[in-house]
Amino acid sequence: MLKHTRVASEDLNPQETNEWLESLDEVIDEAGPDRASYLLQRLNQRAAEFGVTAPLRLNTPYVNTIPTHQEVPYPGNRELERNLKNYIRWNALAMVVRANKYDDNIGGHISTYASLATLVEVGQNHFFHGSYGNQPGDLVYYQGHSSPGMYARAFIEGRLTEQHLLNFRHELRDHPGLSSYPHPWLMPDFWQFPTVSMGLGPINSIYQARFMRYLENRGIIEKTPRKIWAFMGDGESDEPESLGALTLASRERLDNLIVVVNCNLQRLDGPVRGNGKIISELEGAFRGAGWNVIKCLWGSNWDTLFARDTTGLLIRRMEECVDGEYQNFKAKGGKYVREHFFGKYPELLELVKDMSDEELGELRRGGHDPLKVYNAYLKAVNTVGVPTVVLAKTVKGYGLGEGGEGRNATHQQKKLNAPQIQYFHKRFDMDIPAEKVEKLEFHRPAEDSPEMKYLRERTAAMGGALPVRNVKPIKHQAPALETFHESIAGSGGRAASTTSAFVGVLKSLLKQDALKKFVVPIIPDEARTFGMDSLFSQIGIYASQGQLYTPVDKDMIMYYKEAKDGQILEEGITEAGSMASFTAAGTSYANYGVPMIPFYIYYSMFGFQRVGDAIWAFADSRGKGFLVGGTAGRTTLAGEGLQHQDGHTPVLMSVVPTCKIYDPAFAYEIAVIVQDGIRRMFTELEDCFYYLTVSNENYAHPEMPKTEGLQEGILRGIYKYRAATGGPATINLFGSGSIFNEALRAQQMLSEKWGVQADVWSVTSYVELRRQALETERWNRLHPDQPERTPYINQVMSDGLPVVAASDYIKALPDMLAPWLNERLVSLGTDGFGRSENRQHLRRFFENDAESIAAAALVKLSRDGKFDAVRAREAIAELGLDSEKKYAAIS
Ligand SMILES: Cc1ncc(C[n+]2csc(CCOP(=O)(O)OP(=O)(O)O)c2C)c(N)n1
Ligand SMILES: [Mg+2]
Repeated sequence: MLKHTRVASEDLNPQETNEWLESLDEVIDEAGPDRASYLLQRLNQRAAEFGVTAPLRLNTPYVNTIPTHQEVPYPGNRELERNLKNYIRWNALAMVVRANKYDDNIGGHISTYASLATLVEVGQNHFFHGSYGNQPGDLVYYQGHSSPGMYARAFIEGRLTEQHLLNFRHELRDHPGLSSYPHPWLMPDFWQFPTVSMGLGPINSIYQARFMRYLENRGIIEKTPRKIWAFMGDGESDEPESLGALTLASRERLDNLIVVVNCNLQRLDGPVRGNGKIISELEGAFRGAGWNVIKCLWGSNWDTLFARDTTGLLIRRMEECVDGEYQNFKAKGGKYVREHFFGKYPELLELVKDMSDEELGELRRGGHDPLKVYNAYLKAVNTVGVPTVVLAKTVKGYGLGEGGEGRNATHQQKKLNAPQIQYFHKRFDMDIPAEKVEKLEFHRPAEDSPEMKYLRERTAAMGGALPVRNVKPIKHQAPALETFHESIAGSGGRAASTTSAFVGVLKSLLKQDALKKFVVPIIPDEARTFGMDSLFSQIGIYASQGQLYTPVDKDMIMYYKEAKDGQILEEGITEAGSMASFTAAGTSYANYGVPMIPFYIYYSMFGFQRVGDAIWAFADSRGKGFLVGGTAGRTTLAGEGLQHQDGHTPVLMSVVPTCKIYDPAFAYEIAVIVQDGIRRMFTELEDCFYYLTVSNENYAHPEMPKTEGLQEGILRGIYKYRAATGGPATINLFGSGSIFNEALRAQQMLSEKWGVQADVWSVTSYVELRRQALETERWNRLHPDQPERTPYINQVMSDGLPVVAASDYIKALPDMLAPWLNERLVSLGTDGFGRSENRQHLRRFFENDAESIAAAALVKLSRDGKFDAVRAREAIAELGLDSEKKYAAIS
């Protein structure tokens, strides 16, 4: 067969080829491009029937997607917009240069916004809505390190003062300060989305667009023409998160999403693709993923050259050049362009023979031409049924000349000398007084100037200015604890896991009339693992198209139900995507004015360890909700071994300031924590979120004890569960999660075999206890003449007795309390790599089983002189422990 295969590009019959091409031309002439496209599709089908493989081409020629004859004229006042843009350019540059002049190395970026200004300004003036009537406006993800441009505009608008700009990157010394990058945590009335960790903005914007549809399809928000705009750097596109979720956007037909890639061909160190073309690469990726791609490559002053280039040689030359060369064309000026771009072919030199070198240097890229950008955006907002990406070609450091235009080091340029600043001023012909330029002073036109009037008019037409974060205090009434009466009653002796206990709490919430519709369960292909599959048929899985098939298990009660108004977000195997959904849901109180309550339940090991940065950004976003780490614990998850057994996430999560971390042992603890979490986040409107570990070990859950102060103890992190019964205690045992039962077993063993009495405490949160103690200690440090305050842990543990603390996590977790328990504390935990084994063997290996706890207690008492050392040594042997066993942490 192979011998019949020919090279497809070989033209064996040019005359026949011509006839085909002419008939196509005729169709386009007579019936238009849509008809031609239809015919090509049919031809493709027919070819496929005969086994002809049509060559897959994901790239279109390296020119603008929108031909000039399809362009509409620019609707705005170009001159006034240009002046305004100049003021913004100037203020952005002055802000960074000033900050670095007075505070060496304080940082900031000039060249990114210089490349982005037109792309943002056309959007601000004509596309980005501050509101839609009484509905919130478009959501815009700005490139994080272009923040000086957004500050500069807000200054012109009068939303920020000169003092703000002077305090760029001076957040602590002076007030009001401006944060380096978009951080809702630091500027909660201004920034909506923390985007500066590359890749998070793009993936979050995709899931945000999907979440907007979810809210619409569930009837929670009104349908509006709202768009999500996401700016992304071309260098940023290398992050797996940036492009990793593209097919979700096309599959979900997210025509509410427009991504604008600022293709300035450079990243931090140098060219993004020196030897290739990033724009073509991205075109292929986006088109392959089913997106509508609009290339905006060349400015209007190229149009006449294209029109005169009848042979297509100009386009060919453009396609030949790699990005490294394009960078040179901008960095080295018009003479260089003539020699090295046009000079390659005599016909091209001829084409530009009437143009001066200066004119060649001024040949603009599409992303710097408002008309081209306007048309690209217009086509994008009018696109139906698919998401759009605008690939805009720009110049990094545009207008900086020798100060950084197209230079490799431009990303970090933050200090310009006087001539470089003068050049910038002159280059854009800025209407800013020379003495202001000399003194690096900010400029805002008079309120009655035509520019300001125009700006006010445009802002009003767009329904307000952006970026803005406008949070209305919409509250939920927290459910009464009684709502969770089933969890509080315990399991009636039946063995159950904390995972199923959590699912019980979730189900109780889903029965609560006032709250049920706001609950958003998010699961990455693990519902069956967590016993949540009964929710499928109960509340449905969200599917924007409904269910186009009869599910294979339709005849079962718990069938796989997909529905347009389904409530569960079943994300498939993407922890990054699920976090993005959690972020959209957990911030919907701010972005949509509807406080959704997300519960994202996942395999705990694939939580912080995998998506820690997204969790950090969630906290920055002031996100609310519950992260639930399932199958948690290094020894509680049997069998799975090294990669799956999580023995550290509570420690990792503890670095996130707004995250409350709990490791509950019983159903009633979970109920108390979730109930109070809803109260704090959605009634008291605290900007925090929760992390709960739940596990899959089955044991009986007791009814909630009626002890006074129990709920407070659970929430603050510790309470006494079972006091010593055989006499006064001489030692305390701390247990958490599944290991709590080991502590109870140790209590009994110690009493029965060695007559040692112990109190047993459930520690629900070492992290909360530590945070409270640190705060108290700080107060004491700063108030030496006031009576010392006692940290909660010391108030509770006032007996002065030793403590053996065991959990299913690394010893660093209980060690968080070491400064307050000092030498009283002995920590047991699971340092080291997990193993594929059953719980019993795992706990013996890591030394957190009841026997190890009991032995540790006896040895501690003996070291303290309260128990005979020889008896302690004998006890180790009696308990079946091996004193010479290799340490798990290093094996
Ligand atoms: C995850 C992450 N890695 C690295 C950085 C540091 N960083 C900030 S901007 C930048 C280069 C960005 O290049 P590009 O995306 O092309 O944006 P441009 O400034 O060229 O518009 C880098 C490496 C970061 N902010 N986030
Ligand atoms: Mg770039």
